[in-house]
Amino acid sequence: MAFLQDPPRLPHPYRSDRSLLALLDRALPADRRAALDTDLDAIGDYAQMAWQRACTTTRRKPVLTQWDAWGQRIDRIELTPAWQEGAAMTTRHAVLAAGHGDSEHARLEEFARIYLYHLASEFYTCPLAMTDGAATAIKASGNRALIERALPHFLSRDASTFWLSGQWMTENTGGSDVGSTETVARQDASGQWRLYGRKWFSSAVVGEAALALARPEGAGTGTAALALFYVETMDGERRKPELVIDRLKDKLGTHELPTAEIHLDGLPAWPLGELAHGVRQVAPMLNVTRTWNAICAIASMARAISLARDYATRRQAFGRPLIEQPLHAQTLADMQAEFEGAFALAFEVAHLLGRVEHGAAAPHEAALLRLLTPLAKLWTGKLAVKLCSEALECFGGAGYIEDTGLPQLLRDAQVYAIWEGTTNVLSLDSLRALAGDTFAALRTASAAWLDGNDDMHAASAIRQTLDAAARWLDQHAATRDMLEAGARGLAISLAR
Ligand code: MFK
Ligand code: FAD
Repeated sequence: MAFLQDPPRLPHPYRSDRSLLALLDRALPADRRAALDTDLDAIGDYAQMAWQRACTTTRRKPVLTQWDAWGQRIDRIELTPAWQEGAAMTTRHAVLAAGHGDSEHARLEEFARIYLYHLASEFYTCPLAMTDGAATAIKASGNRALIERALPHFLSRDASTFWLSGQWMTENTGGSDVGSTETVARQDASGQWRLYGRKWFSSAVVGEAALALARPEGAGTGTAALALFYVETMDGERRKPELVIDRLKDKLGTHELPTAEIHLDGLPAWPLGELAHGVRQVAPMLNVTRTWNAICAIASMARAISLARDYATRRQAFGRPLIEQPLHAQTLADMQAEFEGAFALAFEVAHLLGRVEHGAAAPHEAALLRLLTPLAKLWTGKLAVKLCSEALECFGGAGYIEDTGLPQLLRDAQVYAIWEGTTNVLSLDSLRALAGDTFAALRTASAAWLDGNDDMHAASAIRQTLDAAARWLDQHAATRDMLEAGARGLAISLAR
């Protein structure tokens, strides 16, 4: 028999992840740590099964059928198996409910689940992120009627009552420049608000609800005149006729995720709060979904490195396993080091979010969270592409072959930098987060931590970066164009 190469095997994503185990052991009280173990173990088992399944079955995409045989408009979407299992997995393991629990650790416990579930979910985590974001924004709005209406569904632990929410922001006019939104909100004779317009990317089109930006009729132009609305998409088993799915997008990656172009033709809608400042009202959602993005980006890196490391023990070249070739081992070690930095940053944001939400954070930590959220999103988004590309090269030609399951890692990784705000948009957002004297306050707050740091070399490097950033911000404070032109460089050096 001719030589046959052993394929890579996926080690248990939870039990073999030293970074995650060490973080949870360090950050959680013993009783909470123990309670979390069963869910994480089960999600890890599911992830291992899903990888096997993906390697042994033909990959499918969702299919949209717009009309039935008798000419009726139906807009039915058939989903892939992982998507059909999504509601049961989410509710059984309390993925969203955990994040809204009554503890400063709730978000960390939620994001540990998401980190393990993401790849197996085939981007079912995308609408989950938006559902989590919608729950957070509705809570922040203080709108009692909507809190009572939507949150029991969004945070349900029962698949039969669980609802997904979309986030309808992007239009043809712009996804970054949301202030150019063309969708209009009009009140009918009964006083009911209804939305009219076109949303250009809708990734949770199979969901039961959404938060949508629209311009109330007669309101002015620009961002401040937009309002934020809650909509429901279903009438019992049928999609509401005022929501029309025009088509599913043909995408580079995230193939299992049905991303649609839609029309709203009078869809009933309810404002979350005042009929203006909709972007301000949707910001809690954006900051949560950006945290999801960072965690899912590091999940992609972890998967790519884990498979590459395993393969290096199975593949021989020049008389020994790749792992014993010093340069290949060094390549894997460099990838691991970059991953661990990104892992620490993303989970710091997750933990900080929980502490801030539960009033357990130090005074400066809310400002730190506001800054680290865009930094973590933009940094991990870029790094995921770099590390997934490097990991594919670790398999040689096999990394380029579709039915190894490996190319998908790279294709999917490209999305992290684009949606939820591109790298440039988030660099500009980090300037927003640093406005006024926030940066000076954060530097002062970090001084004690840096003084007490055992790693003198790291502390000194961080101090130099902060000093350089402060000088740069001072120099360019008065010249907005210069400030914006350098915003990406500043954001990346701060993230590093
Ligand atoms: C599997 C992984 C999970 C991830 C799932 C992802 C699913 C993908 C779905 C999507 O992609 S949904 C669409 C996401 N779209 C975006 O992220 C929009 C990107 N564009 C921006 O973020 C722009 O920066 C923004 C629209 C906010 C800029 O518009 P403007 O017109 O320059 O806004 P402006 O006037 O600066 O801000 C309006 C208000 O919002 C201000 O507050 P005030 O009204 O009090 O002055 C801002 O301070 C506030 N704001 C903006 N961004 C904020 C924020 N507040 C807190 N946090 C933020 N991040
Ligand atoms: P543009 O805003 O036109 O940006 C083009 C380029 O210009 C980018 O490189 C950007 O960085 C740069 N740019 C823009 N403004 C500036 C500036 N001021 N300074 C410097 N550079 C700038 N949206 C939703 O609302 N809901 C969804 O469910 C959803 N799902 C998506 C699913 C997928 C798979 C994808 C790919 C996108 C999805 N989006 C969704 C849309 C996504 O949020 C937008 O594509 C994204 O925000 C970018 O907007 P845009 O495509 O209009 O690009």
